[in-house]
Amino acid sequence: MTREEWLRISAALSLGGLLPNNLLAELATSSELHRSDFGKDFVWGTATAAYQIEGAWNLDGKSESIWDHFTHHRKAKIKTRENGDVACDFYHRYESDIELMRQMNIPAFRFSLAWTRILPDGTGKVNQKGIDFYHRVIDKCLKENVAPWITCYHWDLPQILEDKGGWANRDSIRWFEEYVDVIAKAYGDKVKNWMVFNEPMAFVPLGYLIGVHAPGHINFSKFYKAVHNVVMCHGAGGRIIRNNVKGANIGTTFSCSHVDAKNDKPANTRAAARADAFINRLFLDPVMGLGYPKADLPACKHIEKHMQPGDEQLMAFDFDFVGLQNYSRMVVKKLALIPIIHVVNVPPKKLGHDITDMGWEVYPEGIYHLLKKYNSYKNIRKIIVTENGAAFPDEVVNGEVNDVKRLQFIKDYLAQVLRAKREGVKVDGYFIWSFMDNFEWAEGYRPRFGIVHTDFATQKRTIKASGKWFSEFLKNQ
Ligand code: GCO
Repeated sequence: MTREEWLRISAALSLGGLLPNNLLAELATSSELHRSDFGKDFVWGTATAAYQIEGAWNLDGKSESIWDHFTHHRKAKIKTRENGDVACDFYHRYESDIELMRQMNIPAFRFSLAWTRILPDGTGKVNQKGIDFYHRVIDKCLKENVAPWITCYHWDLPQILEDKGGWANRDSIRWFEEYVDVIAKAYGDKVKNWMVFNEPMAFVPLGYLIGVHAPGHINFSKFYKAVHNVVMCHGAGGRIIRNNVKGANIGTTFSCSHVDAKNDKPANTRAAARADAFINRLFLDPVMGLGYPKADLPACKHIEKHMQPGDEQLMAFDFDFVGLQNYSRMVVKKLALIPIIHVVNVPPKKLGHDITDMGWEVYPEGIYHLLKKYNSYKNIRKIIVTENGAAFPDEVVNGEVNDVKRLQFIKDYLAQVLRAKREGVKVDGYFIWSFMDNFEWAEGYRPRFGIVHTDFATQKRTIKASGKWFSEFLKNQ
């Protein structure tokens, strides 16, 4: 039996904890995947987000964000009743965290900026201490040779703007322009890689339609308005960065899942097309200049009602790259009573594959199909996988975390990325979600996505076996 086979079998039997770290490290070097297979311009990194790691929620002039408000005032919405007040305390530990990235040979760090540190009133007066914090983070990255990749918005709207209607208020386009203008001017000399949004298909429906994320609304009208305003902000944000940052590499990120119909009954095939239009195309298509996908998703008419003359052109932007974020797949069938999409998911545990701690199906081939799909958009110039990863229960045993399942997950997904690349798909980067375990939104701290373990009581970081593998992989060019 080869070591590779042994690893697969022990992972399947959940024997991960028994595998010694030295074997895992050896496996990394004997694995079929090599960094050089992806080409020398391929970008490698890990991703995080401000609210999930920073803590220091009310320090140095920072105001309350919708996530501060949500976790403090609607505690029952968070499964563990926890919040991001401290999180990974990155605000105070960014230096050692970025040093750790360098020690792990990780060339790029994707992180987001907290709007509430920069413009505590949402608009207007700039908070110099907030500006300075991100200068320190960026300078540290540059010093350690870790390229900073900035996400402008990863879900933490200033609460003061939510009180004025948040993303459902068309003024949000103006607010967002002001914010992006400030950060592009502040950091544009030092940072060339920018992403306008993180996953609109997550924060808009989860926050305005289903109410499970901040700001917690269950409101169709707010949802439709918010979709259109956020679509408009993609173009607005992209143009502001283009005008302010010389030589910028501008992208934005979209969550996506490969969608399969439960069977080939025509009603289910149409259901899969609707789910695909909703989950994968509602934001991507208009931003790529194709308008809302109303042929497959009739509910788009409720969004189009909010379009004003000239919006059609303004929604689109010529991004240098599109960030593809994938974790799992969806298998669906028709269910008329579900609003908007008239579709229901087959429960992932019925699909016969391994399931992560989030209850998501492990389905590496899905990322291959999505890469092919994105590649078929003629306006997508380049694709970067800006998030991929998995939560599994981890344990520190004798100072080590043998996260065999995560390691296998990453290798299997990467193999599919390589398969797509070899078939000519213009994919040019891969970021693991996440650098370290952090605050997983409504799930609290329980699901661990990091390749570095965070002990939230002591803030001790421990590189997991997956992290050791990644750093070996990155070293061997
Ligand atoms: C998202 C976000 C991350 C999550 C990650 C795991 O996709 O939801 O970008 O903030 O933590 O995806 O769920």
